[in-house]
Amino acid sequence: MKTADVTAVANAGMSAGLTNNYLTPNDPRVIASTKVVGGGQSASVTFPTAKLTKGGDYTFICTFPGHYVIMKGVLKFG
Ligand SMILES: [Cu+2]
Repeated sequence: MKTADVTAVANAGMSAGLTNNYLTPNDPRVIASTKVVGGGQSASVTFPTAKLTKGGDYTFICTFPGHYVIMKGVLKFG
């Protein structure tokens, strides 16, 4: 997602709950997502780069409630 959308997406995801993997279904701000995974587990995701703009400001987060504050990273495309 765009970095500017992180807080709003995370807060909306909290309301969506575990059954929705803490994401609002079909949230247009979310470029790609995985299901919730536990500690020691892994997940991968594939998405078309056409959804990105070169030099754009993107962040990936964990949407489990409260985690996005520290469980996050930057996606660079350019
Ligand atoms: Cu997390």
